[in-house]
Amino acid sequence: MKPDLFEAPDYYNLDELLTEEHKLVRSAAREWVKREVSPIIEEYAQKAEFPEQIISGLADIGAFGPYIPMEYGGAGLDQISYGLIMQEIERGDSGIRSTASVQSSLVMYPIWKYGTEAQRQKYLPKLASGEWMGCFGLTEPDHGSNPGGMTTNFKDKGDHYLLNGAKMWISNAPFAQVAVVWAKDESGRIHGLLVERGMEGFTTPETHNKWSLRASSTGELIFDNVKVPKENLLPNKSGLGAPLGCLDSARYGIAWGAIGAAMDCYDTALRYSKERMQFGKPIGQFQLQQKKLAEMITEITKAQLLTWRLGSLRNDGKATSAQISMAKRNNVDMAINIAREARQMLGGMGITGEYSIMRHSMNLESVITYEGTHDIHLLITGLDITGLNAFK
Ligand code: TGC
Ligand code: FAD
Repeated sequence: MKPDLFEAPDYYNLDELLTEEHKLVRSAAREWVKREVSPIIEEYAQKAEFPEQIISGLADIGAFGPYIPMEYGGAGLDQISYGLIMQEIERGDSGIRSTASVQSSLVMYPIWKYGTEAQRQKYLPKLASGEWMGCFGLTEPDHGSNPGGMTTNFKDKGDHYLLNGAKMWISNAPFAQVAVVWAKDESGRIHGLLVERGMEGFTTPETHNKWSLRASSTGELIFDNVKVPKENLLPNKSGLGAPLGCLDSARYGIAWGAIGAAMDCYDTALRYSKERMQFGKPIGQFQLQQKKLAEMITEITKAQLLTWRLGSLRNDGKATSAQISMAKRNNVDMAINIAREARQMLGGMGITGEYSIMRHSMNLESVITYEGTHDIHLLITGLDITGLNAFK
């Protein structure tokens, strides 16, 4: 792969909206990605393997629990710093950002928000340092967009719960030490349970043959009469709103992350357009290529503004779930379109692993599907503006 020469576009001087702390956090993440991710990521994506050696580095840049209070090992940062870290990591690779998103927003967040103090003390410091990795089991083979229909269930057996069912498409499952599992009790109410590797009847087979997110490890969670201790239930929130509340935080991180992938594609195509000569000119001198680049930077700038504003609203506790859906949908769509255009600008070189664009393009096919598909987020916006529910 080519050396990482990335320079971040900032067409509307958005850095002026950031604090010194935001810039320091971003700079640490950017330098780490250049040093530790860019040199190895193509090889790991090609061999479809998660590079486990980067886990401690992710912890060092604050990627595990950026906004979790420091008393639990988190970085205690605000929502914009959290977003900037996700942007920089996904600039390197969406699969690595996935690992960080799951650990922070889908594992640490529910333990912090819905767990007991004993659960926070037991799990959060280990997850923040990367000593333990976690995963989040919501999706099932027959219930993806409609998680409320889940059939995974647990029964009260007096001194423990007995868990049965299966989850599918679970990021980090093959190596996670703890899974946050969403399951129904005997009355059909959804609860979160903390299921640890090693519990009898709990297995995590890996999902193979993905063409997307190849440097992220995906698997199933199978529960065959697993005895879960009663103290492993998250007591402070139940119902479908509990897992969906975690998704708000993760979808917000994805909105920032997608900007990172788009910026990397744009920056690569811009540089290539000035170097690649055809018909005696750099291809960047042709109007058709300039159109592509001009449209890319326009879309990136719009997404940056949208997302910065969303971060400010989240810092003030004012962002709605529907606003988060709009940003996730818009930014991932923006990034996937930019990846496709940028790939074309590199001609044949664009399909090789010499450049990052094709990998981003393939990764974004997962990002546009997980955490709510492109169409589901459109319907969430539709519901929000009309008051009419397309899901019922
Ligand atoms: P609905 O009846 O609308 O809602 C049920 C309850 O949930 C509440 N709620 C929310 N609460 C917090 N945050 C949100 N975003 C919420 N959205 C809804 C709602 O108020 C209600 O509460 P209550 O108290 O009245 O019961 O639910 P529905 O069954 O009609 O479904 C709505 C729908 C389709 C929007 C929702 O289920 C949905 O978002 N589906 C998409 C599923 C999804 O996003 N799955 C993601 C799985 S995890 C994943 O992909 C991780 S990838 C990680 C990585 O690698 O980065
Ligand atoms: P389906 O729900 O079957 O949807 C198929 C199509 O139908 C989609 O285009 C969808 O938009 C459309 N559709 C569905 N309902 C409607 C409707 N009402 N109106 C209009 N169109 C509709 N899940 C987890 O729980 N944890 C994870 O860590 C996790 N990681 C993932 C990692 C990867 C790489 C991938 C690919 C997925 C991951 N997922 C995870 C699962 C992901 O959240 C689901 O794939 C996603 O929610 C969609 O569910 P589905 O694949 O079952 O598609």
